[in-house]
Amino acid sequence: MTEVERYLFDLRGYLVVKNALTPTQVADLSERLEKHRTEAQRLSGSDRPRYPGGESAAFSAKSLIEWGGTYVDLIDLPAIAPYLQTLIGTNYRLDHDYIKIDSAAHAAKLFLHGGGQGAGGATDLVGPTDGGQCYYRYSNGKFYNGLVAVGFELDTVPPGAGGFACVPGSHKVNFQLPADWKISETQDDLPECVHRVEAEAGDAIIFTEACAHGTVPWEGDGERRTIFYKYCPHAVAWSPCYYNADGYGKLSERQRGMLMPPSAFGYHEYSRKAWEKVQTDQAELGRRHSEPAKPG
Ligand SMILES: O=C(O)CCC(=O)C(=O)O
Repeated sequence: MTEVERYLFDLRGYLVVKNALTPTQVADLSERLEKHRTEAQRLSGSDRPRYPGGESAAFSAKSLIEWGGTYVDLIDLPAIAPYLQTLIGTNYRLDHDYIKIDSAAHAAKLFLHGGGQGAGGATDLVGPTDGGQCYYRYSNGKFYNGLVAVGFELDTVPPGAGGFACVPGSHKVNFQLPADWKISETQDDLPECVHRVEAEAGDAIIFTEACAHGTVPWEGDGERRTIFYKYCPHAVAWSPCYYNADGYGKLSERQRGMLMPPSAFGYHEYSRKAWEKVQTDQAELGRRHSEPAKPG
């Protein structure tokens, strides 16, 4: 991360990494998405745990990583890893992923959420449980972030169409977002402090969840398809479910480490053993449940 990028992230709470994905990677992500896409899957990923097949792996969520190819590579993308390392520190983990598709048929209103130091307030998405996990700070020469989101754009968003927006600087604010600024039904209602962020296909928007942010109501012709991978320090957890690194084919040791469930020790031999035991116990429980009941 350059000095200018560090300055801008500290100032605004987000950065745009131009061409984080190659055209080939965008095409692969897009092709796999279209192959798996159904109306019911407009929002897929581990952010929204569902167990349609009664999966037996302990605490494991469905994930975009199951789609393979570049979805696996996104876990630890060389173009993004140095940013995550600077913003979170060593041993960070992937907490959850999801995909979002904005179109005329799915033009949600802007719902600003997040906010450092509890600035999201009691009515924020994580307000009632905010024990400080939605944090941002810079001290002793280091960034500290409770959750860093990476949004990979598969489509160029023309000016005025919609896309990512935030209140720059709100990751450091000490007052709650005025309640009537939280929701904007249309683009005409956007509060003046909301900043729209432009991005083209292949760009990544990196933002701290501590910055009040959301999606501008879609008013464009086509679609905006955005893939989110969200990372946090190893001791923090946001999703109620974890990844099971055994479920996605061959992964690098670094990728496996990033998919480990949370613990203060990071990807450590002890935590790995504990997780393997949970998986084994869960599989045994599943086996016993599937046995026919014994008479009497
Ligand atoms: O549409 C966007 O880029 C923002 C998505 C968002 O608000 C979130 O992932 O928390």
